Amino acid sequence: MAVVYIGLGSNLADPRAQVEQGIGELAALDGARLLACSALYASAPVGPSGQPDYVNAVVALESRRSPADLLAALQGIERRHGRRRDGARWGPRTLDLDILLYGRLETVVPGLVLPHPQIRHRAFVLVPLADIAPLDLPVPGQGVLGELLRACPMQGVARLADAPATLGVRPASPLSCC
Ligand code: PH2
Ligand code: MG
Ligand code: MG
Repeated sequence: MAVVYIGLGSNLADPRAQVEQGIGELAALDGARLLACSALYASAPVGPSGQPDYVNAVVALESRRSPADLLAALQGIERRHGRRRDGARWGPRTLDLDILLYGRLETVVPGLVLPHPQIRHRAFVLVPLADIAPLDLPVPGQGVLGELLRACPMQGVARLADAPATLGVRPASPLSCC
């Protein structure tokens, strides 16, 4: 059993609905339990310019699935959201589900590097992650969440005005969500 943090992002086809539905589908995954979810954030695109702004969020799951098995399940959800993989790197997408952290695991399996190598460069990950994880959360190989957050430019990340605040419960305690 591991606490896994997953980043959600969308900038196509009603991004907010994509992310909200994605959270619901993560909550319904076999072999996983939703522990917490962040507020929803609007963020300027990192990558090719000229694409729409994103909606981003992060959730914590307790997972009994292996990293590879969880990745396959996430890719199934992405496909059901019409995700295409033939576009530009970091280009627009209907729904992107990234395993950010799988406990303290550092590993490389086909299609997956853990922790996600870009965490420290992405305010759209660090800000929502800090809604639901302690600031002393270790990000193996990168540092501690609070330090990464202080060092990262904010990249136009702003909580959606009408989004519910996170319930703010740390993954150690059970909670309801969203
Ligand atoms: N995802 C990307 C590339 N750029 N920019 C923002 N703001 N949010 C994202 O989720 C995002 C991105 C590739 O996964
Ligand atoms: Mg991504
Ligand atoms: Mg991805």
